Amino acid sequence: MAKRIDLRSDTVTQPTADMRRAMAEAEVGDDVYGEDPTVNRLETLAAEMLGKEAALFVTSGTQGNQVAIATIARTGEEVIAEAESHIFYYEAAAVSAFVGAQIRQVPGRKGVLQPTDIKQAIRPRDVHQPRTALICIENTHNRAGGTVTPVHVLEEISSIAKASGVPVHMDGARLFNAAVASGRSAKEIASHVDTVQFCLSKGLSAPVGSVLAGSKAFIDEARQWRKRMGGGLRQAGILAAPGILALTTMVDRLAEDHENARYLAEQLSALPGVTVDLETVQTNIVIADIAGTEVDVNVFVQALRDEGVLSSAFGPTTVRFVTNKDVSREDISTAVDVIANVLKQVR
Ligand code: TLP
Repeated sequence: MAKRIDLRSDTVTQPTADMRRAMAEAEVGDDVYGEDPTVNRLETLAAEMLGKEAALFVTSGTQGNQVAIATIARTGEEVIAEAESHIFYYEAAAVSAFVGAQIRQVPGRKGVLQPTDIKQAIRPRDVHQPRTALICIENTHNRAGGTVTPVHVLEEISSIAKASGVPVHMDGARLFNAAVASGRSAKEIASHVDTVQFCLSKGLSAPVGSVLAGSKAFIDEARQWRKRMGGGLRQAGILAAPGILALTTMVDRLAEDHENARYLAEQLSALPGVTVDLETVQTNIVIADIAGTEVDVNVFVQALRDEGVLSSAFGPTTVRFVTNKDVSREDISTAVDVIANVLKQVR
């Protein structure tokens, strides 16, 4: 059987041989006592790279976002998030389940929150209205197709938020994709937000984990929320060791994923009945709309799977492809041929 070409997500990436070796050899201790030297090293490195006072290793992007929100927001308050953000869309209503705050969905432009909309969404002091506790920015934006929030937009949102005394959290699950695509450092991007979460286990290819960063006071509180949510791990250095390699050796190669995504998007948009908004293809995500082919999305995704190409049904007529380390340019070309053939057969 031909090689499986897995474009469902960048979460499917396998750890490298160096990562596996680092896991086996990691020096470890009990991280709940703060005694795991490898976790401490990862946290120090991440804080430095993001220009924040402190950082916390968490089990997942979802946990990183939720620990951040729980640390900042209280029951009966409101958290602003983009209408199709991961925090709203894919975190199993954790904000209502754990915090008891409500999410205010603000639609962005191709995933990018607009400063004027944020200004209007921040609540005035009024007995009828909840207090705005937090603004969340997703960068890159998953459901919008991996779009990057430009630094000047971050600056504007940050100054509006500061003027209202509302902190800003960034769901930077793919922060380093945003950095590589925009040519800005992660530190510069993070300088416009109070707290930031990024994933080690997406394009950066570590097997597990995310990092939450912010002020020392914030991280001290967040550490207790992580414990409360069951995320206090013991000899976690085994997981942090590949995370260190993710940060020191895997960032620059994200450019390759971005080039592959652009190539895939261009090839797909040339197929009859398939449209891709090429403006949104800024990083490693491609969302193809197959409405014009009149093929059912689930039938299409299954037919591709039968031919060894894995993708995700993303909406009634849309399919998501995410390029990643384990899919080469040659694999992308093969995938395009498979997609073209499948469309001819199932039409
Ligand atoms: N995204 C996953 C799925 O959950 C949809 C994916 O395959 O893209 N923020 C953003 C923007 C994300 O895309 C994700 C994961 C997360 C947070 C959550 O990270 P994990 O999966 O580590 O909890």
